[in-house]
Amino acid sequence: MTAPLQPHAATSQSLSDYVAEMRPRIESSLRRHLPLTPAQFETPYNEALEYALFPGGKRLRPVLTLLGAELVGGRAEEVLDAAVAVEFIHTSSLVFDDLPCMDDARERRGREPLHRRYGDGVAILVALGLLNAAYGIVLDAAPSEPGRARRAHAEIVECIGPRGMVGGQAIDLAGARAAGSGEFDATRNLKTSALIRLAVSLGAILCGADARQLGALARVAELLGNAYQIRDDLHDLDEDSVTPASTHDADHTLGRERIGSQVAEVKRLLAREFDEGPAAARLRELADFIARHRA
Ligand code: GRG
Repeated sequence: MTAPLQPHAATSQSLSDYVAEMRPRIESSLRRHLPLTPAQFETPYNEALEYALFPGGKRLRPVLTLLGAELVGGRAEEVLDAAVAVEFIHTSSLVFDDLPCMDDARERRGREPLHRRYGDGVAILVALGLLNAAYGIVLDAAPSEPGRARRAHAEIVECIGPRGMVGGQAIDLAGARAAGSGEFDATRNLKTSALIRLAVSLGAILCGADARQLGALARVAELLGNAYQIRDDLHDLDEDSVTPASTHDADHTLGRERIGSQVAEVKRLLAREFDEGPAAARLRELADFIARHRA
């Protein structure tokens, strides 16, 4: 089951309040943009679409889109539609990833994956419908600033493409693990970090971020993706009863140190490249949240 996006109250009240305020707006925007087939088409597609999106998960990525906008001086309301596009892409990737030809998942968010309930064909159509809708939404996302919409569109193409989610999934499918260089192997979590980058960048692009800010956000996203991945690995380690206790403890200590250094760099970058304000503070809290939780 997915945990609600609620950081520890003692340290993270402002993010938790923010999420509580924004989540209903995100939910109603998702509903407004649902790519439904006409009612007279008597197919299971619309029901399957509903199943894919609701009740949904933590909605972490749309929150990142709103924060990306605010970080560069924009307003969350301006990018609610783009946040929907990001959640559509995320949902589409989960539906694809769960298919028998991919990860062949048995469970998603505590229940059977979409394709197990509605069949592979309907699942593929739902995933394509969501992806298609996402491109359309972003084209219309900044009517008075067509240049921004074009850049946002290009960012989606880059994120989903061969150097992003599709490339990351291809690595997974091949069972290949490119050799890690330095502290962390960035190709290992390409499919995760590409979408985190898209989420945070899209809001910023649509609110006029400059190239330097976008470069900093791309690095923030990469670090958040790394922290997420290491956290995931630690969780797997905890569930692995074969690893001897001494190795488990040493690996755990190393993993925690690595998470700490990714999160510390996120915070340093935010402080150096952006004005201090509520959005930067919430992104810091979100970094701590990602480091603590697993899907
Ligand atoms: C064409 C969009 C597209 C993708 C094709 C299938 C594929 C390539 C990529 C798979 C990407 C994937 C499933 C990455 C894993 C991402 C991940 C960490 C999911 C869990 O995220 P949470 O915990 O999920 O935020 P919730 O349930 O909260 O939404």
